[in-house]
Amino acid sequence: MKSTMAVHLLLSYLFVLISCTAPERSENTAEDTVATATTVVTDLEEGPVDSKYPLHTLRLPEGFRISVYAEVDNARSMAMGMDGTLFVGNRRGDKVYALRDEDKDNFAEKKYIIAEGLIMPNGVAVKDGDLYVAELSRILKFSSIESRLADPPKAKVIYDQLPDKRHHGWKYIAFGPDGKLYVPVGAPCNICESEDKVFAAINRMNADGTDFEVYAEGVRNTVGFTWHPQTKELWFTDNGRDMMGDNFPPCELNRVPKKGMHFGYPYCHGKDIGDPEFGTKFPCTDFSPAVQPLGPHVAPLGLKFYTGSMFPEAYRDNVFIAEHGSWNRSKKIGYRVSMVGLKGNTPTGYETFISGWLNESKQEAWGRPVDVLIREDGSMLLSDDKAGLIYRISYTN
Ligand SMILES: [Ca+2]
Repeated sequence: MKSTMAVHLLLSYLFVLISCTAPERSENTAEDTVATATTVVTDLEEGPVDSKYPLHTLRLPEGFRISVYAEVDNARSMAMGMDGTLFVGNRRGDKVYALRDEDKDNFAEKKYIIAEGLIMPNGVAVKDGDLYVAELSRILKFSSIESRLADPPKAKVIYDQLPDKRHHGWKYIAFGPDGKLYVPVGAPCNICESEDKVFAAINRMNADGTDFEVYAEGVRNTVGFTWHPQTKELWFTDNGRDMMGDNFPPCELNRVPKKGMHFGYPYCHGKDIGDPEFGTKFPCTDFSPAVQPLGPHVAPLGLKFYTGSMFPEAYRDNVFIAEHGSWNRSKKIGYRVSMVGLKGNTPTGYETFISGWLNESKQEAWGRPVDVLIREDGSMLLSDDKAGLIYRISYTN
């Protein structure tokens, strides 16, 4: 099986070498474009590849099933095109991928590289048929992408004024119901105050890169946000600071009903935990508390409200959160998909939905959840940057 795939890959690359008379990575020809497009198409072998991975270690509630939807190196943030193409970014890698399941067997056998040689292209978003990619310090746009997967257009740089600090520099991006592109910039440190308000903030801009503004402050490092399906309010996860012991502070699930709110960092964590270094400057009552404190150091990333109809009714509008897993803790936690039940805006529970990537006794994990996406059929896609996979989670009675 492996050798067949190796042959497929080799043939794909040979095809590129032979057929690309145009340079694979040409020089920039205009100030506002960037040459990043290649034409690598990988046509993977048909059929499920589940047996290649230890999916049997994963635990889900009764009736749920997890399978492999796609194999993607360092799979990070995901965005779905109007025509069913899944776009996936990289953090440690330098590529953006497009995946298609043409034969509808819930395994994406077609894989295109839309761009490569990018700097931390973690964030992807789709609007009006165009793909937006967030690098470390700029936002790129690939126009009419779904009709040009095998021959992707050159990217246009729509914004290049983001800071180039690599600490917390990888970005999640998404378009809000207001049509604006939301672009966070993490704190350039573990814990610090910044002169420049663009740091530790969720910012937003028009789709053409104009009218950049700070939307929410006091956000240490959010790598996932979404909008409530009914209220249309922004909800985001935030990664709590390090080096405050195994059990503090909690990571956070936050709600942003309006512009101009401050979520506490670096002064206050969770709901009311003053920072040991900066906490004396302002009381926690000056800031918006977390809606739901999450586990300490669990590293919550992507999140989505469940808007589908495949899962049981009780899951509707609950929040699913990909917890990437801890590093700054003597015993690892996270490495799971958690769920926060809600009644209106009030949490009714914080529990595990999928676990088992972490072997507790060995303290080793074979996978790390990154981003969550709900498909039109009500199934869930989940990316994993350690295993290099996109999973599909489905439910049958
Ligand atoms: Ca397929």
